[in-house]
Formats: sequence, C-alpha cells, structure tokens
Amino acid sequence: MDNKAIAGILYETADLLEIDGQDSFRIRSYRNAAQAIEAVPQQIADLMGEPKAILKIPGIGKGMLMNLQEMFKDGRLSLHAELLKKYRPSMLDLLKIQGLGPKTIALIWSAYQVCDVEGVEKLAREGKIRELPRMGEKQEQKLLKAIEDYRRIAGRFLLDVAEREADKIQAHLRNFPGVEKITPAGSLRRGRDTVGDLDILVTGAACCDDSEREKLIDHIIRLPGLMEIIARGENKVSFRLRGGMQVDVRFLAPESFGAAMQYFTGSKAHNVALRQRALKMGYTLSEYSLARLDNEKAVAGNTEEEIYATLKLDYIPPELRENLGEIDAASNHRLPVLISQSDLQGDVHMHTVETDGRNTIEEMAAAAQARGYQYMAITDHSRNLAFANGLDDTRAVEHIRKIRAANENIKGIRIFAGIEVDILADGTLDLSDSVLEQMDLVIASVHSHFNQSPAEMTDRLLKAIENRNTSLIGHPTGRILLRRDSYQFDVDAVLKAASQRKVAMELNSYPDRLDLCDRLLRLARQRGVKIVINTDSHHTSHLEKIRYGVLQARRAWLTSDDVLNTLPAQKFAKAMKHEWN
Ligand code: DGT
Ligand code: CA
Ligand code: CA
Ligand code: ZN
Repeated sequence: MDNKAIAGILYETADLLEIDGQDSFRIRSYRNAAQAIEAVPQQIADLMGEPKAILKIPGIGKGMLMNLQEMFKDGRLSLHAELLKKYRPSMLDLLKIQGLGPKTIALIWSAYQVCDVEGVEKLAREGKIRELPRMGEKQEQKLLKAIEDYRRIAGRFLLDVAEREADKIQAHLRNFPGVEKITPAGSLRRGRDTVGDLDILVTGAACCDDSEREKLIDHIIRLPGLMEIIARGENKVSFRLRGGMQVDVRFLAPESFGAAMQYFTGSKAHNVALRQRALKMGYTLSEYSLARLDNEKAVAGNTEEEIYATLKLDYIPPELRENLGEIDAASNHRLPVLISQSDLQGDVHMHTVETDGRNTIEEMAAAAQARGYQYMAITDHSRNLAFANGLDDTRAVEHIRKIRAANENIKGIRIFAGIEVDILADGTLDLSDSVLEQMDLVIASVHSHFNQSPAEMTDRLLKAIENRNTSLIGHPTGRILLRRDSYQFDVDAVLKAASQRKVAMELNSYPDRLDLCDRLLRLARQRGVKIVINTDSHHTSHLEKIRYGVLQARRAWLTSDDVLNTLPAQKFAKAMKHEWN
C-alpha cells in the first residue's frame, strides 16, 4: 500500500464516520492523518518497522499508528470495512458527487435509507430532496446537474494514474517464462488526457499453448492490488484494481501482434475509417490480420508498420489516431513531424519554497540541469494567493535578486527570473507594472473568481493579454480533470488577441490539468498562437511530468515550430517579450 492508498482509506473512513454522525473530533483525526500521510515524502510502508518515526508525523498519534499497523498486517482497516458494510460501498460513489457532502448524504440516508447514485437521482426527480431540512428546489436542481457531471467522469482516471498501473502490470509480467512483449494499447497508448480502462496486450510462447497460458493467467491474477476478476477466458482476462480501474489483458500469437496493437490502440473512429480504406483497396482488416478479400490470405499482421504501409499510408503515430484528418494526411505524405520531448530546451513554470514549492532555486536548477535543459524559469506566486504565501511587490523584487544571484553562481543552465502573477477579478495583474517589467517572463493565471460570467471572464483574460508585461497565459482554461470544468469564456476572442499581441498560451503538463487541452491546442495553432509547454513543478520530482504535456501537444499535431520553449535561450527570452517571427 502506498501513501496515496492509505490516505484514500483514511479519507473514506472520515467521510463514513461523518455520515454515521460520529463526533467531529474523531472524524477530524482521520482527515488530518490522511492529509499528513499524503504530504510526507517517505513511504509509510518503509517506516512500518520504526513506529517512533511514524509518531513524529504531525497528526498521527498512537491510535492512528495502530490503524496503520492493522492496514499493513491485514490489507484493510476493520472500522472502514464495518462502516462500508453498514452503508454499502455505493455510499462512496455518492461522496464523489460535487457538492454532496457527508452531512447531506446522512440526511438522505436517515429520511429515505437510500445510499446509491441511482436512488438519489430518483429522489431528486420526484422532488423528494427539496423536502429535506436546509434543502430546496434550487439545491435539488444543482444535485441533478452534479449527478450528470459525475456520470460523465465516473470510471475515468488521470493519465499518470493509468500509466502507473500499467507499469506495475508490466513489471509483474516481464520475467514470466514465455512472455515476450507486454504493451499497453487503447487510450493510454494514444496519450488521451484521461483513461477509461487499461488494454494490455501480451505475446510470446506462453500465449500460444493452452496449459502455458493457464499458468500465465494464474500468475496475472496474483497481481498485488487486484480486487476482483471480472472475466477469465482463453484469450483474455479482465479484472478490477483497487481504486476501481478495469484492466483487459489479451494474449496474442506473435503473427497477429501488430494487427492487435493496431486494433486495440484505436481509436474506434480511426479503426472504422481505416477498415473502410482497407475494404476499398480489396482487404479486410481485423484484430488478427490485414487479409485479402478474395482469397482471405493474410498480407500483414506482425507489425503495425506493415499494416499502414500495405494500406499505402505513412505510419500514423498513436497520438494522432482519432480520425481527425490523419488518414488523409498519411496518404498524402503530409503528416506533421510531431514535437518530441527532446525538442524542449527548458521548463519555465516552477515554484520554490519562497511560495508553495518544496525545493529551493538551487535544487530546482540542479534538477532541471540533470534533465539536460539549457534554461529554466522560477515563477513563484503573487500575493493574491495568500494561502501559497504569494509575493508582494517588495518580496518579488527581492526574489528576482535571488534568482539572478543563483543564475550567476550556477553554471551550465540559464535561470530566468519570472513570476506566475494572478489575473485579478477585474483583469488587472496582481503586481505593479514596474515590478513585472523587471521579469524575464510573466505567466498570468486565473486562480480565483472562476464563476464569472463568460463575458466578464473574456474581458478579464483580454485585459491580461493587453498588459505589455504578460508573456503567456498560465493553464488558460482552469480545468481540473475529473474535478472541475474550465471556466467559461470566448476562446476565439482570446486566441485572436493572443495572436495579435504575441502572447503565448501555456500547455500545463500537470496530469490533472493538461491545459490547454489537445483540441484547444490545435485551434490555437491554427490561429497562429504559440505554445509554451511547462510542468508547473512544485517539487524537483515534478519536472518529469513534462512528458504528459508533450503527449497532448502531439495529439494536437504540434511541431517544434509551434512551441516557444524549443528555441535556444536568447531567442526564447526575446519571445517572452513578444519578439518572434
Ligand atoms: P477508454 O478506455 O474509454 O479510455 O478508450 P479506449 O480507446 O481505450 O477504448 P476501449 O478500451 O473501449 O477499446 C480499446 C480499443 O479497442 C479502442 O480504442 C478501439 C478498439 N475497439 C473497441 N471497440 C471497438 C469497435 O466496436 N470497433 C472497432 N473498430 N474498434 C473497437
Ligand atoms: Ca481502454
Ligand atoms: Ca478496454
Ligand atoms: Zn497556477
């Protein structure tokens, strides 16, 4: 169990205790412990031998230590299990609905003994929620809307979460005798911002023999973290992991591995279009092979490359397979040369201990240098983000001085002095122009008042773009994947202004943001707006998240020309002052 899993169980226990009407002190102790465990850098699992070290973590007392020991010994927490039994696991789904907290759930439970999403939806439609204390018609409508949103995102997972699970499965299978290749397909391979289920393809001798395959399946289902087996067949085993993710593992003969990769990578829309092309050319395309229609002889199947080549197409990278013009482009040799991670010369959005980051300027610089970057920028928060200890004018000027000093002292990487300045509700920036103009680059971001009307939000962003100090707009839509929609604004107007003023848009690579999204990145490119791919790191370990951003950039057909931080340092610095060709 990693810290995240432990914290998850403790959070759930706190919520269930609240539903159960327990005293607030006890509830808080579980929540505090969960928060503390999420925040500690070490894995609790590694500390289990040293109870004293665990007791040093703030928020963890003797009682909580016993809970942790029980979780590691039994793989579960009995209190959590008892509460789940009393209220049934479906209660946890209700907790995921925005705006529906434990108190309301408890109310619903005591009035109607309903504890699942379908039941609550039915109550709301029948006008029975409004009859509860402190509820009304408005709350009821809000709840219905929230249930709709929940349905849209339920059962999807962030890209990094899916990738981690896929890595674990690969590691579990790698050394099994007779296993040659293990590859994730589906939306994960296409780099989609969220992933529904995992599709894992396995090939090798172990897949070709009945008894070997049974042994392989027996091994697979011993995967740590596997919760339940959904289906076990000859060529496929499906199961659910703790956390709810479903996994389909398919076993393939080597000669159809390429065809299966192609088929199960999808997308479905791409596959449908590709199959139509095959038919027109006298072939049939399936998950087993590309075969001739007349004599059913397989002509390709080992590799994806030979399938695309036989269909007279340039190889289409998985990120492009969405049936958004890639098949046409591939047949005319007009696919773009997609940007790759090695094109990036720097990462220019990161925070330090001066505000809400965890590392110093020097530590961030060493980590950026280790990644081979030519340059980087320190961009801490401005004062409006009080909870992040944001900088006011005076501290910002002092911080510039520290960054410049670090830049002098550290050889081999150029450290730009920047800021992530809040765009205030009225569109003005949170620091004085006289301070902002001393910066090498200014990221202007919205961190508050997300609920403005689309007209107000558009004006706000336009005003920020008009400030001559703004180099780029940070995480421009404000979405938090699986949690919060983007705020509403006139995208066309904003992109048009950005293109005119040579203000760039950020592609924030943080896996729960990925903002701009692939669709808007592609639109931005069409409108002549340049992109900067950043991590928004708050810790040295976050710098590697850049690859999720690169995947979205590729999905948006971006080339290195579209992305400013592929430029060498001097040219990049100019671009941050609106000078590019
Ligand atoms: P997800 O799991 O919702 O994030 O998205 P995918 O793309 O991984 O979709 P999934 O897991 O339902 O199916 C994996 C791939 O299998 C999909 O990308 C294409 C292929 N596939 C699934 N169903 C069909 C189908 O009905 N027709 C065709 N041609 N391909 C399909
Ligand atoms: Ca899938
Ligand atoms: Ca699937
Ligand atoms: Zn931000």
